[in-house]
Amino acid sequence: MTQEAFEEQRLIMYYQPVVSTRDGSAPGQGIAPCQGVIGFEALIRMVHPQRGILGPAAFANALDHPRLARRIGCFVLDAVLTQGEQWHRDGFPLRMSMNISARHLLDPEFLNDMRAALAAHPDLAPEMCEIEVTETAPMLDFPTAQETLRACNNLGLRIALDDFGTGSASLSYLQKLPAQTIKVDQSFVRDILNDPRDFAIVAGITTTANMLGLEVVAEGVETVGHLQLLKTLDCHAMQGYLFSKPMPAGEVPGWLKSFNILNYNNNLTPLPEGLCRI
Ligand code: G
Ligand code: MN
Repeated sequence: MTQEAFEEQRLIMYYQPVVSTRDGSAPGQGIAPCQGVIGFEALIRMVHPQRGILGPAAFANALDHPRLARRIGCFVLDAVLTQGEQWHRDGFPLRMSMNISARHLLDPEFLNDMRAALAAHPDLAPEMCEIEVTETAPMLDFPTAQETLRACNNLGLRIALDDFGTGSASLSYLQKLPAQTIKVDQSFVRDILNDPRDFAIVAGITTTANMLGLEVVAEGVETVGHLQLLKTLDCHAMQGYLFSKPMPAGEVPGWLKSFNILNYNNNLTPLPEGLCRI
């Protein structure tokens, strides 16, 4: 099914914004470009003739298939860098984040694929690109993953540890792998308003990230209450339905025009009773 979709060009990229809630009031912390938008995470979707737009859960095994993983990975690199380069030319200095499958990251050709994709898009600086990796690749082959990620950093690319906290070795990978961003998995963020354990876990990850000088992005931010509580934890980069669901590239310029983080920051409600603050 996936190979057919790939060959028929029915694999497409959706884009979900990552925003910064810093309002520029603190010294030295200017407002992020594009009125608080840091960039976009590219998310793959399949256009299915009967079932409509499908998320990667419907074809996850194909993304890790020995014959397809690299081909789809190269398609994603080129599609996202083409789009990012276009937005930069249009005057939107957005960071482009892309998910890299474990199989592609560990493929001996991955670095060549990455170099070729960057060279084909000279108007997009590597520093504006971020690759998101989960624990799967380092779990399968730690030395190769570590060496490849170091080489990516040397190319100028940012590295994000995705779904952080869900694996069994998150902290050890944080210690040993190069990374500039931690993406706190949405399973921890979802219930921070009601579950003190989730609140404590997100507080711990955020404190650790801030002490290490890493950017921390909370995923799955769905309400202003989440936004407000995350800000008290000193977590300022967020992604989730509160701001936007993933959208087709064509909708991004219009969304950027209408988005202003101040509408969220100025619209805060009292925090629920009994929540501990740090
Ligand atoms: O694996 P990763 O963390 O990159 O997954 C991102 C997925 O989560 C996307 O497919 C996206 O549709 C979904 N998603 C993004 N924001 C939210 C949110 O606020 N709530 C929920 N339930 N899902 C989200
Ligand atoms: Mn991701």
